[in-house]
Amino acid sequence: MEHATRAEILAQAHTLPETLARLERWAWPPFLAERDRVPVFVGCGSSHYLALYAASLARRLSGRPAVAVTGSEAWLAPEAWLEPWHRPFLVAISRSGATTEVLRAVEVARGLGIPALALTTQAGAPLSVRCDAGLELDHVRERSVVMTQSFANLLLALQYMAVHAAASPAARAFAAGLPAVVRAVRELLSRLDGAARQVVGRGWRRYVFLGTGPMYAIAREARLKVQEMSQIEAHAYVTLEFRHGPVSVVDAETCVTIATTPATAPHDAELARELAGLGARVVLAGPVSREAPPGAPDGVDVIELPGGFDDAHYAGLILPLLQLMAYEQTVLLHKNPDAPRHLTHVVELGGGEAGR
Ligand code: F1P
Repeated sequence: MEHATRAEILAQAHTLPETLARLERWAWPPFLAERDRVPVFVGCGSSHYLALYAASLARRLSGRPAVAVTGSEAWLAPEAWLEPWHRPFLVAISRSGATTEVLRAVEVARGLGIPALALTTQAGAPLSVRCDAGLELDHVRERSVVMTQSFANLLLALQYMAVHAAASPAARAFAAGLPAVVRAVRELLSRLDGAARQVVGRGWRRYVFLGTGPMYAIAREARLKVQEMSQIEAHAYVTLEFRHGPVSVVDAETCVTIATTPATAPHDAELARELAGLGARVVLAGPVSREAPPGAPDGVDVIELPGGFDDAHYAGLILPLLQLMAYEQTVLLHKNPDAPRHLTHVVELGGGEAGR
């Protein structure tokens, strides 16, 4: 039986081009491009990792501040997370458009005169109704409880938003590469599907995902996918932070995946060699550096992604591999990824949107 989760991971190859078309037609709200404003990206769960990615990318492309926060912190501590920034605006990210903490965060922001932009996959969602503007990717239908293709499509939308807010030469160059990323995902999917099965193999007792800059948010999303679907122990760290303590968990039952990009490739390869020496299964996933010595570092597997992209583009290219690894580990344990333990499609708190 093919699970909805697997089908929807694979479906991103077909929904991403439609998202691209919608983004190219979308009428951006004026506040998104006001250069003296600070974007505050808000989300929960996987959508918080989207927020982290978007803020990291926005800072890099604009050279200006951008912030990521969970829905609950924006709602409960606006004095720390909304008020300190100069002329902030909210980008409220929610697949369902119904997550209570995000709705409450928007209400608090609106009460402070802070405009909000909704990004969701549900047409007419409560979030869309409450925001000043919104983008509804309602062609992305997801029955799976955990976020998969919705994450990929919301990521693409946030990449475009970061580009539009930055309006810099770096942003325009980054945007120019996005159609090629969408094409590459479709071309890579089958190979990444096989690679995921090969990495997971007979299964692991522990997964570690490492990434730097925008890729750290993707490492955290990969960790969440493994936790949500399989309940296997999983960790995520900024790549070079791993030596500062967490490396003590490494053993022969540990699978470490490093999301490598051109900016950090030599450092990632050096760490990969060290971890292989500690007995871990180590995978370097990313473009192969032209400066690197031929062949993979000893004891390290390389899952090669196409070269010539911006570092932050690799988020969309590596995502299907990470999602499929979590899926393969889950079905290996004869668990149902479509019905993850204790999880629901949306988290809605008691007391409705009024909150507090
Ligand atoms: C996000 C979320 C997911 C989680 C579960 C519950 O909701 O927290 O990250 O995997 O599905 O919902 P949303 O605000 O993006 O709809």
